[in-house]
This record gives sequence, C-alpha cells and structure tokens, in this order.
Amino acid sequence: MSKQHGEVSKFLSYVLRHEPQAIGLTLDLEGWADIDSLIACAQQSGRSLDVALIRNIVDSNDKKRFALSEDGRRIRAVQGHSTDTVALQHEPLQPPEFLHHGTAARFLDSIMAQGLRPGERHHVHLSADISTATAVGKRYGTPVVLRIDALRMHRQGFVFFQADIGVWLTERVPAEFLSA
Ligand code: HQG
Repeated sequence: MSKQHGEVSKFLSYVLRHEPQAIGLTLDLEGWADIDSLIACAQQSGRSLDVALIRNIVDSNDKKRFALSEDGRRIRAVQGHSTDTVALQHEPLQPPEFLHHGTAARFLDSIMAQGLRPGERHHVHLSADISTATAVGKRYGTPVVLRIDALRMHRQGFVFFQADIGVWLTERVPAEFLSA
C-alpha cells in the first residue's frame, strides 16, 4: 500500500466509522455513504478524492475494511463503527465452540474482573483463529489471547454476529466465559 493510499484509507475509516459529520457527510443506518457526496464533502474539507482512487483502496485494503454497494455508487465500512448514526443489522449466527480475543497483558486484570466490553466500538470483536487475535492484541502491548466459550454463551441466549470480513461480534463477554 502506498503512503497516499494509507493516508486516504485512514481518512475513510475516520469519516465512515467515527465522524462523518466532521466533513458534513450523512451515512444511513447501514453505514452507506453516497460516493459522489463523499467526494464533494471531502473536497470541501480540502481533500481531493476520485472514484478510481476510492475503488482502488476498497480493493487493495489489507483487512477489507470497506465495501461498495452492488451498483457501485455507495461505500461503507464493514465494521468497527463508533458513530451513533449507524446501526448495522447483522444476521444472528451460531458461533463455533470457541472464539478468541487478543488483548494486551496490562488489560487482563480489568478484563477478568469486568468481562470484555466494547470500549468505543459497538461490539466486542472476536476471531475464530488465534493468529488474528494475537495480531489484534499486539496493537496495545504484549499480546495475550483469551479463549471464549462462545457456544456455551450462545446456548444461554447471548447473540453473535459475523461482520462481512469474518470478524465475530457480540455485545459483551462476561468473565465466566473467558479463559487465558
Ligand atoms: C480491551 C482492529 C480493560 C480490549 C482490530 C481491547 C480488530 C478491556 C480494547 C478491531 C476491557 C479495545 C477491534 C475491560 C475490553 N477492561 N480493557 N473490561 N474489555 N478491553 O481497538 O478488539 O484496524 O476497540 O481487549 O484488528 O482491540 O479497526 O478493540 O484491547 O479487528 O479495522 O479494550 O479493530 O481493526 O480496543 O480491536 P479496540 P479490539 P481495524
């Protein structure tokens, strides 16, 4: 990914997940923004985008953070929102027996006391595989991977979803379902 792509990708994450109002952009409940409006709003904030650049970033993004609508006229972030204007509707799904969450060692005491909480995001993010969880945990320090008794949670009525890119989401994970 080129430096320009990295920078534009961060800008897209910022306006499509967190602060659309910072550039006067409107997202619908499913997080979709009209690409022409996005380009116009970005331009007014002094950032030049065009359709080719946006498509290129959607295609080349390492974590498939963005998706285009079928008609190609709209774009959204597939997960990770914090803005209240978006409430993605995911189909509830039965999770595998175990899921994983990567965090930093320094958060462990608090997590074991309070369970996993979504922080600024709308959901707690979990993954089926340990390597993804390890990479996520490394972002904040020495990584620790927690195992979640996902199927047991599900049987007790906790709801799980999968974001488009395979990340598992749930509202919270009480400590009794966690093991280090
Ligand atoms: C921790 C990235 C103390 C939690 C990644 C995490 C992922 C607690 C941090 C996606 C806690 C929140 C999500 C508690 C949770 N006490 N700390 N009770 N409960 N935490 O970034 O899961 O680049 O909001 O362990 O790759 O790290 O955005 O969540 O360390 O897929 O596409 O609080 O973000 O993807 O941090 O990462 P985050 P996350 P993107």
